[in-house]
Amino acid sequence: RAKTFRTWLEYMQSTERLAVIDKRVKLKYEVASIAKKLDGKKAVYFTQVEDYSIPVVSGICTTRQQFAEALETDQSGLIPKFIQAVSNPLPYRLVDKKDAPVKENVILKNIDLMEILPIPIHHEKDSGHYITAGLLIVRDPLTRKQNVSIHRLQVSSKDRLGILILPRHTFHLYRQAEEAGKPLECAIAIGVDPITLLASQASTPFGIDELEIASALRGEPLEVVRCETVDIDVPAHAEIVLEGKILPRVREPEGPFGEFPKYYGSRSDKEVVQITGITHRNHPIFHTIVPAGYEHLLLGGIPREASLFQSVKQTVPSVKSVHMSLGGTCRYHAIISIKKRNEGEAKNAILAAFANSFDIKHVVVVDEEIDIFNMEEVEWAIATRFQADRDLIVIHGAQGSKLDPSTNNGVGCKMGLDCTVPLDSEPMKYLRIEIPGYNDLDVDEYIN
Ligand code: FMN
Repeated sequence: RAKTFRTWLEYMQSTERLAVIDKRVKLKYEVASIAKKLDGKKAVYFTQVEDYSIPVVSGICTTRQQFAEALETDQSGLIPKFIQAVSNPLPYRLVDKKDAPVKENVILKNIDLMEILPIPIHHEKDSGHYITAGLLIVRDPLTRKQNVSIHRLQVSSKDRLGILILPRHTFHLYRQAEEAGKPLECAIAIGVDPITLLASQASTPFGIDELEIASALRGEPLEVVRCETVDIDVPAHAEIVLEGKILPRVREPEGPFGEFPKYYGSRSDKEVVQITGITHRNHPIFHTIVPAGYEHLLLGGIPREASLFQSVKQTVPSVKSVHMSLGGTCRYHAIISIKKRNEGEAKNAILAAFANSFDIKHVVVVDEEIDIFNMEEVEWAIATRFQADRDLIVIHGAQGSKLDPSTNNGVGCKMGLDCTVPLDSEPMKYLRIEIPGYNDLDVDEYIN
């Protein structure tokens, strides 16, 4: 069902979770508005976007349940399955160009991005049209391993994109190329299946190719094909691929842009991608992710949970589950449940969470019987099991997210809340009230 972008859309349609909009819509704000109204409910397929012949899709997965279905598991299986794939990457398979749908159309001359592609403007103060669902694929020239990630891409001219590259793996490869005075070749794959999209967000050690994680998640090698103008392999079933290079020693204005914390990322001089070619399927479909929508948040959140779980488990083996909550932008708030066996373990879990990612700002640790995906339960634990003078950890002046406006350019404070019950507490004190028979009672049998 989730093997390609199209099979996934068909599956969403067959399960009545695809809204098809035939009414003509505008690229500026209208696509984003409608997609946002349906966020968490339905994926949306716009057949008529201005005068473009290419339809636009947004929100291919906007709930945990939908991501679980894409991975052919249930919600409780999502994180174990992702961890398994990250630990056991599977090589992908290079196919002939004739067997790759993305090669059905090849454009190498007179490239004009806005003429060809319906690229929306999402938020009020955005600097322009942005590609938000492109997998940026680059290659390490030393190992020939590829690296895959998603970056916001501003249409700066007919064939140039402004790009935000935060200091992670792509940044490292770019700076290495730039120091040698060379461009970094890249490809941008738009309209890929939800598994590959999720795999692109894996937090891995440098050198792991996310397309191999995608293959592991699929249980079979992902089919890839070599680009026309760059030495990069891209998913053969992608709807659209832009080929290009990130230019050395070139910076041009990019931003502002509405980002995942629901604030704007600022305008500044940033790296530039020069587009050298476009290939696409017949009748391609353009995918856009509305920033700060559930699709964006969960794409970051689920792989982060997998990585966080592993980090906490090293320190506290009895960790039960972890949750990067939507209200915390799936990046800043971590809720962790543990089966506490030794006093102090909850605080160690807090420290392990901070060590896992600089984005994590607030950590709440609760006992295993609290449902950490139910925020009312979590709040109840904070309300009734936590005393700030005894159970609070505060760390001043640590590195946090630069996109959190309450930090000082990313430097901020971390807070951990230990909401676990003391091991030696008297049994009745924290006994949750219960009505015998409640769980098995079917209330419909009593209502006329
Ligand atoms: N990371 C960036 O550095 N810049 C971006 O503009 C950016 N935009 C993103 C947009 C979406 C919709 C998503 C889901 C993620 C975005 N990210 C962005 C996060 C990276 O894609 C992600 O952290 C990735 O794992 C980084 O991979 P790397 O460490 O292999 O380079």
